[in-house]
Amino acid sequence: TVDTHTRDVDAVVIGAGISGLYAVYKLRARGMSVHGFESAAGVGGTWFHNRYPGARCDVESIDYSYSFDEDLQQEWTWSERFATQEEILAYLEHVADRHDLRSAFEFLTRVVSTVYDEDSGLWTVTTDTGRSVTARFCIMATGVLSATNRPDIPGRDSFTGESYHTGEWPHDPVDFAGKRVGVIGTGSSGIQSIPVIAQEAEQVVVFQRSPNYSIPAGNRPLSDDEQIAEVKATYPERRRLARLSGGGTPFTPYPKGAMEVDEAERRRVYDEWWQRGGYLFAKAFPDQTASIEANDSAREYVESKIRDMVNDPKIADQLIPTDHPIGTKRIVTDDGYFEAFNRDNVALVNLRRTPIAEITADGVRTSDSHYPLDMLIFATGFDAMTGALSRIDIRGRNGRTLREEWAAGPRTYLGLASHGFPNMFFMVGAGSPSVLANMVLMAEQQVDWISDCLDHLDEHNARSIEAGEQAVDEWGAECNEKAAGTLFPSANSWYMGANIPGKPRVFMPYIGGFANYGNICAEVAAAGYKGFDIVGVEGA
Ligand code: NA7
Repeated sequence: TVDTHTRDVDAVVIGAGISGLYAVYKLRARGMSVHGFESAAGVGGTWFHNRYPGARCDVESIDYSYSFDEDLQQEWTWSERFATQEEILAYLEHVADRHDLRSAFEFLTRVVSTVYDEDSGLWTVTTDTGRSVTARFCIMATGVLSATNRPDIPGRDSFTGESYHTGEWPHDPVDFAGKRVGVIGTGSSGIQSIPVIAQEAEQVVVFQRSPNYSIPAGNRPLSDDEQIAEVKATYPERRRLARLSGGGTPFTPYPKGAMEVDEAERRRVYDEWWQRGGYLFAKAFPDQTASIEANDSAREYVESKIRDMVNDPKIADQLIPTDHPIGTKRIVTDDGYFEAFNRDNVALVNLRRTPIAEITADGVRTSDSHYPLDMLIFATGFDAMTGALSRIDIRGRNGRTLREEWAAGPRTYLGLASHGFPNMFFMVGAGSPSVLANMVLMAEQQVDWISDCLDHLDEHNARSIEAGEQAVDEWGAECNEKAAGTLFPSANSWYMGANIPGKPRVFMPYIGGFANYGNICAEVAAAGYKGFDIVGVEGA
């Protein structure tokens, strides 16, 4: 039989976020024994950690939710169009309880290594608490925006006031009243939190290195019973459209390119998507992040909106990005960000003009000034997509580490597996649409695929599955080619690894679209898992 060696469990799942929770549910449903590890004290992943004020998802709540459980979908009612972190976390806790998923997990336990033994065909997973568990399969649900980045600014640790990273926000309430608060970073986390903090704090000093495009969410309560009933009644259709889309939400871009219509029509379309709110604006026209002309028209539209929102034209100038085409970094979905700069207690420090020289015990010193602060917030983002994996010592066949294998950038087949790492699956990461798609449907699609794959292995009494080297090379080339057809590689984004010094510059997600990706995965499965090496019990 396959089971020639004793193992503790059939599968280890690392991470209790959206993908890890569903992986546990699905693998258990196949009758597998599963052990989960989670470094946090509870479930939720991203939504456990990112508790900073103003934290919300930029995908609409009714779409950013599981589709696998129809009863859950019908019973759960979201209170706002864009849910707060608190509500999403409550939802994930509810899902975990509903399906008894917490019982699989060992919390407050960080995995430090996973080592493959070729003879036994087992992974040994070791934790910082000294635990060791052997398993046939390893599901790496470690998150793509989970390894926080605290940049190595001189004097970083010398600040004696309160200091926080948005991605590791404390559970106890943070009191801003009467305080001078510095925020370093103007990505999504900075942009969402600054207007909320400004309402309470005495003063907010925003340290901006690169301005970002941001579009008001147009958030509103979902309190209309009729509307809620309609969403619930039409959920299957909504999900169907989402699965046919490029980004996993039920929206389709305008049927023509931006320059194929006249100025008035172009404006009408931009108005429509502006009203819809948030990052989706990047998809108003299908060629908006592929053609610089189309992009320029979108950029000009948004620039004039920013100028309308900011009273001081000199401040507005500095808040408008000049270093990347709009949409090639994720457009932030905000609530009152630009207007916050009209307040007397919000100051903008342009680090392009006056860079940070050092962090001091009581503030931040730039090249021309010292800003005294009571609190310093790092909204400085993440070692995205690969950071959580590279922080684990992952050793595959012949002792080769994943760090070595991915030294020049992630090397995957379909984002799901890597050559030399049998029976290890990566969730929602590099080489998949991942962060460019609705993460919840993304996680479901991949977990369902993995589950079918395990059925296939069982049917063939196979011992292991591993991405073939050629398939990895070809998939990498396909991912690069897709990215090269867009404007994305021209931005210094975290998609490109550009925010982490020394990280290889590679466009990490697959940008061919969520629906296309699903089709490719399905075709690979239908062709007997083409490109994968499946090894039989006899080691064939
Ligand atoms: P982001 O989007 O990576 O933003 C991080 C911000 O921090 C960004 O403005 C950076 O400026 C800034 N940063 C990073 N390092 C430094 C240093 N050394 N000095 C000054 N400023 C710095 O992270 P978020 O948490 O906001 O959002 C991540 C994703 O979560 C987001 O895209 C959504 O999909 C959800 P830079 O642009 O590098 O010049």
